[in-house]
Amino acid sequence: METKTTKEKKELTVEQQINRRNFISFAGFAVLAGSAFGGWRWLSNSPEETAGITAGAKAPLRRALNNTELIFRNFFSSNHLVKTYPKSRAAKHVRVNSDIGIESNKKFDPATWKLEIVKKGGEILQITLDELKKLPKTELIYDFKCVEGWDQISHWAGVKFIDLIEHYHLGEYTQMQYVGMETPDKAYYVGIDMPSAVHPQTILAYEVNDKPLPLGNGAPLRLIIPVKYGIKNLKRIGTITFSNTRPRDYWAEQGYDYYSGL
Ligand SMILES: Nc1nc2c(c(=O)[nH]1)N[C@H]1C(S)=C(S)[C@@H](COP(=O)(O)O)O[C@H]1N2
Ligand SMILES: [Mo]
Repeated sequence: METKTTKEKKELTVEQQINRRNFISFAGFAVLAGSAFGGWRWLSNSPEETAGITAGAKAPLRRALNNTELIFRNFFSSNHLVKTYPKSRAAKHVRVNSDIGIESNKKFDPATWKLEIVKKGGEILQITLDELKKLPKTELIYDFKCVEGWDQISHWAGVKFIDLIEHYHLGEYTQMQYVGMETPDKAYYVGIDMPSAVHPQTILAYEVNDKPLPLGNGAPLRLIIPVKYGIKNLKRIGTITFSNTRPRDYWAEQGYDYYSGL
């Protein structure tokens, strides 16, 4: 058999050989194109992820994105501290970037505001700003980064999230996977994975540059979470919730990365 095939090969004219090679490479191309098309059809026919939390990616794509997130989360540890700076490096005028849920045309009275923490069974713990100010105050000067491409070294002060948890005996809630925060009018909202929420540099800030927060920067209380991009640093916290599923997140719904870690 073998010798016969070799003999046959020898007998092919140059033109036949070229045709044969063309045929082989075309067949190879057809197989590749076919499988690419099949893959594309498979992806576009596959179901979308559960609606609502992110921007409706196909389920297999979302699985891949979530795996990427897991790799980053495994790298992340609460022992890793974000770089801090001396006060002299902090911006004197902290920019006001975006105002969803805190628009200046909305009536809001910081004096009657209370932080609301939703506990198991729906019970709501209400905490006033004065009560928060009695807890240990933590200052933080770090480089705040926005996904839009700017960053600014800024000086914040407030209560560490983990200090609040401990003071109000909410430790059991740190066993849950996520923290959700929303503005009082529910127009802006974020979901934060628990390890980032309890990170020692995550604070609920009520001061910037040693003065009470201006309304534009999120008075009376805003989230400062240096391990995340600006989008997660919710201004004017109304309610805090805990859950094992991802809380709704304003920018994730628009297609931004849910984790948004740095
Ligand atoms: N309530 C609310 N919080 C928000 C936003 C917003 O539009 N509304 N924008 C976020 C974004 S994109 C950034 S970069 C920071 C900006 O904070 P700053 O205005 O204090 O600089 O706030 C975050 N928190
Ligand atoms: Mo931002």
